[in-house]
Amino acid sequence: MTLSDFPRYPLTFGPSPVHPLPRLTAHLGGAAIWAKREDCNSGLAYGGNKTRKLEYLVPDAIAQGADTLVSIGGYQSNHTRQVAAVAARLGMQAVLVQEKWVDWPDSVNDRVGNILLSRIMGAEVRIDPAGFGIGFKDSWKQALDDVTARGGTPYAIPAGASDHRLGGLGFARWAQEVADQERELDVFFDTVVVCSVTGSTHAGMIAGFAALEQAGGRPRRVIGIDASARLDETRDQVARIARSTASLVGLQRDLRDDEIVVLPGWAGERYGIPVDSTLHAIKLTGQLEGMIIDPVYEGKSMAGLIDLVTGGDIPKDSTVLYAHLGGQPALNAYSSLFTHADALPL
Ligand code: 5PA
Repeated sequence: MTLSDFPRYPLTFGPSPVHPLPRLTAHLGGAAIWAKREDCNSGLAYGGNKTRKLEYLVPDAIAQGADTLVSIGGYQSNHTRQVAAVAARLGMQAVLVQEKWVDWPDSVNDRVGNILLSRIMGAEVRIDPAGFGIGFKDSWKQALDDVTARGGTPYAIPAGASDHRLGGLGFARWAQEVADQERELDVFFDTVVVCSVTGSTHAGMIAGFAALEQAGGRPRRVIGIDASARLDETRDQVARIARSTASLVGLQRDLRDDEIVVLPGWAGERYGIPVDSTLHAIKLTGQLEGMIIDPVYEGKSMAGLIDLVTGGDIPKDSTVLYAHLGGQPALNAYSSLFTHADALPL
């Protein structure tokens, strides 16, 4: 079996843009840094990494005769917002369990940003007081049962579309897309930096790049930056999904443990709570490149990239691809962090 054996329902514009970040590169004084932009990969509610994953779940949902997509996330989940958009696009319903994953004091946390967008798109939003956790939750099972009880046909999409047989395929395909873009741009990204929480973005990349290498491609490092603050759980999930996706895309060997790299150090103490390095990364990227990143995910992976480049763990002669996975709508729920202009000494 290979990736092309799996049906894909296009939800993205096509290949997402890849471009250099010259001012950030010069400022850090090390490796050349580029970005691949999943934050503008689709016209569906601002897109993001889940839109790509859902391209492979949608044909399965349609084949099963589903009429309602049921999923789960935090109040400011980007994933559930993308599920709401995809349901609208398909003419389906969406039921979204939105848990209190982050104890964040912003008074409009459950009203602005992602959750607002999901409501605009007609999703049934179920606020639930439960805390952060990427596993299967009773509230989600209840939502599935409720859809069945009212005569609907639910399709279950776990948190982040990750712990699902097809969850890693979208980013296995991303790896192929990178290789195509490298040929067009005459560049080779020896290092990829990606944020990891529910794991299938990173896992799909690992599987996809390993399959490319098997087909004769050059090896490269895929560095996951943990933003869950629950490293072991995330690393286990990445490893499990990477291995299952690798077998789906025809990798004929076991993935080695050293191919599954999830680094701690930038998540802070808790999921969803930015720390100094997150805020610095957000401001630096905004002020040098006009590229907006969020305080929950991308701000943390960019903080990791900054330290790995300036500290020399990623060597000076490297060319790094930063996977921008989206997530900006959540910034609206973090307005208290940005109440005045704060020009960095650049
Ligand atoms: C998310 C996830 P994975 O969950 O695939 O590891 O991706 C991490 C990630 N960047 C990185 C952004 C912008 C993300 O939204 N978000 C979740 C959500 O509910 O939105 C699944 C947690």
